[in-house]
Amino acid sequence: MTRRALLIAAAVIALALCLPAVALGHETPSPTPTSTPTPTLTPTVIASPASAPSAAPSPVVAPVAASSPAQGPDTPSILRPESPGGADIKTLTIQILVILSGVAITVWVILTIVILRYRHRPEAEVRQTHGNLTIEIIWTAIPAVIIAVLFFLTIRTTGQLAIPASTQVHFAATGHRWWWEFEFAGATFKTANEIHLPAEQTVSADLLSTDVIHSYWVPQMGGKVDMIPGHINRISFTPATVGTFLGECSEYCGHQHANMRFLVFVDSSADFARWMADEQRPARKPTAPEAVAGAEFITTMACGGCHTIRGTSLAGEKGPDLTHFGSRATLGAVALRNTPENLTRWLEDPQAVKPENLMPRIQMPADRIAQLVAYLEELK
Ligand code: HEC
Ligand SMILES: [Cu+2]
Repeated sequence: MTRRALLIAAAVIALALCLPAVALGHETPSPTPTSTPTPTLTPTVIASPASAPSAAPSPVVAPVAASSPAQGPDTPSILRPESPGGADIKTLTIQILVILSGVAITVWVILTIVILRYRHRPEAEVRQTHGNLTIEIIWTAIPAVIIAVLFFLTIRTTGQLAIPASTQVHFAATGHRWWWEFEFAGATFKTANEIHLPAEQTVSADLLSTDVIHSYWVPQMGGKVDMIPGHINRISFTPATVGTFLGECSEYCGHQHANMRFLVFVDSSADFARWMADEQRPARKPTAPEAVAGAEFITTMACGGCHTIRGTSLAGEKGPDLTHFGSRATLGAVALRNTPENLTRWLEDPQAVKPENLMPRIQMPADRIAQLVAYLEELK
């Protein structure tokens, strides 16, 4: 009798906990990006090369994220979504957390009661029951209902994240060990490790890989999707606000997996159009004498076997496109800020900065490296 009462009480508690979680779904902000009340994110240290001088002079190789002292908006979190899809995922996360916490608490409470009440006493043997149909039905039904609710919530969120039939911007992202390549539909350029997207426009992306399985994830823009060699996966999202967001590989892909990150700059449409136009242009001609010498020297080195600089003889495909390298905020897939000191460090020995990455160490005299740095930083 008491046991049945306990079970019924447990069922009521579990179901009561499910209800507010389901109701949460209706509080999801409407999927119009403009209505997202989140304040505009201020791009942080990693986002703007201009703010680099504020860093202490010593940490030449300090990893980008580690060198930003405060937990700024560059720390990606699914709890601070910046797209309607990201908000749907946050809602689902909280719903599941509430339901499963309810289950855990209910189990612990019942367990405690049972332990105290039916603990071993030498004098009496507990009454043995067997084959109580009511109890068996109840304890089969409760988990079934809970799982059905979780299933319903998950399917609903998956539906909300479905890729729309037509999107305004489309790009392809390719995972490489250990960097990212981006190519926009209708454009003729490739770029690496940093992309710009327009706010409030629905974006879709084809996700590919050239080597192992990587996974594309910009936590604030929505879900993560695997990048699989020989297979195209797709993802779609609508960036809500202007800002800078960190993306990362979320499928272990080797030694430098943690240094396989990228930046998404969400711009106004005008800024985005300007960026696209800039990227389309071939590389700028060097002006400073040091840079002119660097442009000359780079053609005599192995760089062109792996890197493309459009408008020059360099047309390699194994490494990031460097046509507009100077306009990037970071280098080495967000391993370092893009500053002349860090670039020098990279060119002196990329293996020291990012061990086992696919750019070999190339011995060069210091004055030649300085010329390369002058040239590459001019490639805005
Ligand atoms: C064997 C191929 C190869 C050669 C040769 C090579 N690189 Fe690289 N380079 C790469 C790869 C691969 C990466 C990406 C490494 C990573 O982030 O994991 C890279 C990254 C870079 C980057 C950083 C780009 C970014 O946006 O993150 C620069 C700059 C660069 N290389 C310049 C050079 C220069 C200059 C030379 C010639 C002196 C050169 N590379 C020679 C393969 C090569
Ligand atoms: Cu990866």
